[in-house]
Amino acid sequence: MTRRTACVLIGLAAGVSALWLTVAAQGGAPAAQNRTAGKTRTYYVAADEVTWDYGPGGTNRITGQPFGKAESEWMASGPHRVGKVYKKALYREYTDATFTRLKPRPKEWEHLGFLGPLLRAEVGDTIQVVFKNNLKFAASLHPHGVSYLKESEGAPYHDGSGEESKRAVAPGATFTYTWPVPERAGPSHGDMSSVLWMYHSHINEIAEVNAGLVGPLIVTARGMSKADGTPKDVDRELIVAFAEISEAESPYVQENMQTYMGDPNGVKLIRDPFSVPLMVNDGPAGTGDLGQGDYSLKESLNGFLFGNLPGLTMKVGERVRWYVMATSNFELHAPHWHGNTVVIQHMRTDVATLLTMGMLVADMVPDNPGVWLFHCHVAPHLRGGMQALYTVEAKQQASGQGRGKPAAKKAEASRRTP
Ligand SMILES: [Cu+2]
Repeated sequence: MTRRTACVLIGLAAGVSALWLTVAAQGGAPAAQNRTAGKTRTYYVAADEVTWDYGPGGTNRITGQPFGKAESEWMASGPHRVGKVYKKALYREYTDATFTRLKPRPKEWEHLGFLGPLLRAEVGDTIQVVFKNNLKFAASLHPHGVSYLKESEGAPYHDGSGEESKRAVAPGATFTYTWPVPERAGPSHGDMSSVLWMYHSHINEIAEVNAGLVGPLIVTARGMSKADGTPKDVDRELIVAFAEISEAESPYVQENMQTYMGDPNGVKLIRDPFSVPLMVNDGPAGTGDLGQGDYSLKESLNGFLFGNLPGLTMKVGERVRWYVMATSNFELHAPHWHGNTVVIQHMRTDVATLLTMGMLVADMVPDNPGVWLFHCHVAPHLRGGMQALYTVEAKQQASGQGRGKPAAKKAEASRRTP
């Protein structure tokens, strides 16, 4: 090696080092070098008995009319119908371990309806849930996606550990779940900056999910959370569960029949060949009342039917992230957004495909202000009320720069699409 060659090589090495340092300073260093210890995010969640109304507005907000004949099978109580109000078991968030004060749900999350509290984490964090069971039956929290040891799985089954029975939280008892959030719980290559998971009770899983014990969990990529936990590249998040709830499967079915039916003795619970419970009319033929039958199936969005789901709001131009999920019955849904489009797994669409316990992320940048329909396209679900309205507010415009006259804009905002 000549002295000149050595000088060139030293110069090149220095240049590469400087380049590396520059790249590292700009955040281009390998992820491992940027890692910091994550936070522990603690939530206080109880399972409570709650009286739930599937249609609190009392009207079909899609048609703008009071509930009529078409809706009454699901919404009106009667001799052999429960109606729209049921006792349920729901997860609710409290302020601390005393479980004396419910944590108020912010307005932007009022649309969560009967879903449990939103649990959040960034990759590298640990979620801790202090769970109190205020029900008369054992329950648990079983999470999807995040990591857990057997004691925090919330699902007893014969796995040879001999500790299965410890995973049911007895009535009145409290248990703390610990769920680390590793890379594999966060977005994968090609995902958006956050992913949706869910949690639900998993002791007598079918009965408990139909009782309402299910909630959402969002994991954001490492370094991608704002201080409030939302993803940095998103302005508005919405979570909608296409929740086909079978009230005949609920642990409260007998109690709801006794409380809300005029003639509960005229209805009996039978099991179909697949052991699915059904309410059928036990009275004399020709009474004109078919009993509950399929009407104990509530085709809900977050526990609301016929447009009663509140709070799906956003503004034109916002980066809106919809998290859409389904619950645990024989569910096949086709969520359809009117008025705007979404991107799901890099594909532009306005209809998604969602199966039982499915979870998907759909990004929307709405360009079309107004009140728009968001519904399931599966015909029996559409008929049964699996419909909501979402509102896209026009951007604030400087006076004189708005598009259209105020009256026209108002009319546009109130327009409903069939
Ligand atoms: Cu559906």
